[in-house]
Amino acid sequence: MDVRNGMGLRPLGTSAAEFEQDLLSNLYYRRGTTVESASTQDAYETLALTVRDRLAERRVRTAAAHYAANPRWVYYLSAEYLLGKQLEQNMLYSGTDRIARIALQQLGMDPDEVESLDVEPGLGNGGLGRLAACLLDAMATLDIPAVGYGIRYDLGIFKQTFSDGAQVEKPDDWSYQGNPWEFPAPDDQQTVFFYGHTERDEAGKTTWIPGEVVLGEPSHMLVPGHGTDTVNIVRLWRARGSESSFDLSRFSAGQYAEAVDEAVHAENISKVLYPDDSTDSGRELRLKQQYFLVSCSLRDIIRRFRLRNSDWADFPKKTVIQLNDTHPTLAIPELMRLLVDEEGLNWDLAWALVRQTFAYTCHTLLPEALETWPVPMFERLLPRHLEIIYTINEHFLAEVREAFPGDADRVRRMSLIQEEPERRVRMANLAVVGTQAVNGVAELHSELLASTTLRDFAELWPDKFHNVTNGISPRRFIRIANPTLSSLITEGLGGDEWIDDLDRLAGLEALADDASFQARWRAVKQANKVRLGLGDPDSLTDVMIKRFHEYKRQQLKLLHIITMYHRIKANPGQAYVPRTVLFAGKAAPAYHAAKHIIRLINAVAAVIDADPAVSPYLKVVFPANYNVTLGSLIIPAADLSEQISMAGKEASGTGNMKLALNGALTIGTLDGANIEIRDRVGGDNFFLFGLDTPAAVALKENGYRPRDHYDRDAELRHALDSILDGKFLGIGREVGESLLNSDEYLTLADYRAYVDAQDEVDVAWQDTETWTRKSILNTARSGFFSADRTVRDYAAEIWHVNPVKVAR
Ligand code: NTF
Repeated sequence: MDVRNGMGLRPLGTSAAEFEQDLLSNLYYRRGTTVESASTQDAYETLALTVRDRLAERRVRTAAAHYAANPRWVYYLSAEYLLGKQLEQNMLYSGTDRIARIALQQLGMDPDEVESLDVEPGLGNGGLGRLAACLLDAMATLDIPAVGYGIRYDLGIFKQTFSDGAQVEKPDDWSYQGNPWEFPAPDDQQTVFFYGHTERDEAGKTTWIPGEVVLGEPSHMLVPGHGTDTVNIVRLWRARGSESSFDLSRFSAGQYAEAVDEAVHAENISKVLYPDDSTDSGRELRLKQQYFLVSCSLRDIIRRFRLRNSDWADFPKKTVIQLNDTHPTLAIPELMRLLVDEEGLNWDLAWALVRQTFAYTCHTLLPEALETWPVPMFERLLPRHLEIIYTINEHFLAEVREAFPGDADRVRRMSLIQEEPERRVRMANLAVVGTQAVNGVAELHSELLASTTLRDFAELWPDKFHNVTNGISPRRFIRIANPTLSSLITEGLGGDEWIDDLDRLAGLEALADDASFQARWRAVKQANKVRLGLGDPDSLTDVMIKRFHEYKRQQLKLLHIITMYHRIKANPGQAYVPRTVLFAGKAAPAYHAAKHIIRLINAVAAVIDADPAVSPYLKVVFPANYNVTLGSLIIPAADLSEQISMAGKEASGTGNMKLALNGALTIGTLDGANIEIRDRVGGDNFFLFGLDTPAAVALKENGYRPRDHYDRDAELRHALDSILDGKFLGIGREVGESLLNSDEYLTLADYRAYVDAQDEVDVAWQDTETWTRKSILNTARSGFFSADRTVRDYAAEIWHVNPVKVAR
């Protein structure tokens, strides 16, 4: 039954004519205007609201079903979400994509123009934030009761532009025009404390007397499931000064800036997303953001628990809190504080409940990416939490000493507090100690976590460690991003059930050798290249799209490009396989080495472009501002996927999955999820090269000398010399020198194997039928990488939750 009906409301229309009526009504009552005088922005917001209304109705039913079931909930805590544009997705999920376009046309509006105003909320940096969005999508699709919690940053990830080829960062005021997808929820506002001191009474009860009080204002966006009525939410917190933070007397005295000082200070907490996903920014404000997220979210989780439950012993039965990396780890001491200080539970019971409630996903292997905070800063900002961490540590280290008597070194390594060279709180250690499950994000990564980064912990608690290989939303990354390929697949498989059951793609294997299917497959790829509009659509489209980091080795790709350039210059008469090499990605603003690589890529692109002997065969393009929207245009157009990180460094990668799913062949190292991709698509359909993890480790241990490779390999020498000699507009000497003198990520050691593998790519490309077959097989065998499978793994192994169906 349509609840609106039950409530005496008119049911929402399902035909284009009814949708048109609803558009007119929203235009009139919500925007206060008419078709004759509506701006495109009016039209866009009205369309968004009209689509949103359909999902809101499902949301009401979902909330009712969940409330009645009182299930175990998944609460996903993440400092980042890269949700991507909402309009197209929400039209698809609400089944209004076709009728909405017809209705707009009927009203004399251009659907493409209206839809183009939809803005991507860039509330994340890269893979970690997009993974969070894919998991939310899959949880809703699988009817798992879940809430995502995050921060509503005013400014998302910076907008990247280039000036003289160098990255320039511009603020991303993503909701400047408002955000029609968001529901404010002022009733659920929370109060957050910072600074101050603690006091203990005779009974031993501790009270935190804060030095600053900030308000957390929630709003949420809808997270609809596909092919189901479930609509979950992602709740985002925004910081506000309290009422008393506005100083009226100062304002009256004309001190306007001082009057709002305190409020501005408070609001800074949710002002900006830190554009660095790999190193500790070292800023107190970031720690403040993390506590702000955790404090607001936990109070909200407890509020929700209390709606149906009263016994704390039931809390872990009804609640699992997944920590997306260490950023929300303060939730562990915060829940202890709430249970012990505010609820009066004894320490041991509280600790047992806390440990059963949390689970932790680690997303890195880079030691510098494991967050730590200086003790003095931590103590100033969160005095009570530091005391709690000390007590947790005391109990924990006693356990370690008992398990490993006399092993003082182990105790030192495992302590929640690092002592040397300065005292710091180790968040990853806290996350492992305070949770019931820890997982890595690909098989190799989970193995390396247990054998290297978190080895001591895996030795103490082997059963705590799991692997859950990442996955991607098939809705977002093939159905929406690649509608023409999706139609072809649906036709080939005789139905579209594959979208929510991605293993069914295996049915395409039967078509891999079918000449007419192959021809259509190629035509789709061709059309996607035309749609992208960068480079010759007949050329091999070779893409490297990801954040810039030396471990990912964009510089290795660049050395290959320079080598191709030299080969063509040396033998201009020969026939070469034409390539369009496409880079996209951002570098952290303070990561100078990565920014030098960006600048050099743009310089090399310009030199090649200006050289008529080379440009017919080789083109380098670098569209600015890589984000979910741009990725969704590039991925369907790719022939070759570059996944060339130094083995043992990339935790998983998810772009690798998106590209394989869309029929790109991978050239890659045995790193992260590349290994699992290759296992599934088959070694014949994957260009493998380079050192594996043990070989890379051994090379570094035995004293790696990049110069040896330079001395031995003439092509490599030529490539590096041309950089060092300033042949590319004088840009890139820092890159060349760093490669020759230190080369932390073994670029030169893998150069020859990489260039040879690229030669194999050229040979394979010239056999069109065989290449197409490999492309089809990549898609057919990528079903495993659906985020639906990832969420099923989490549900079965870590969360122990069941779906709740929402009745119609
Ligand atoms: C990233 N981690 C990893 O670098 C990627 O390999 C992985 O695919 C994604 O997480 C998602 O799991 C981070 O961004 C961080 F912050 F942990 F460094």
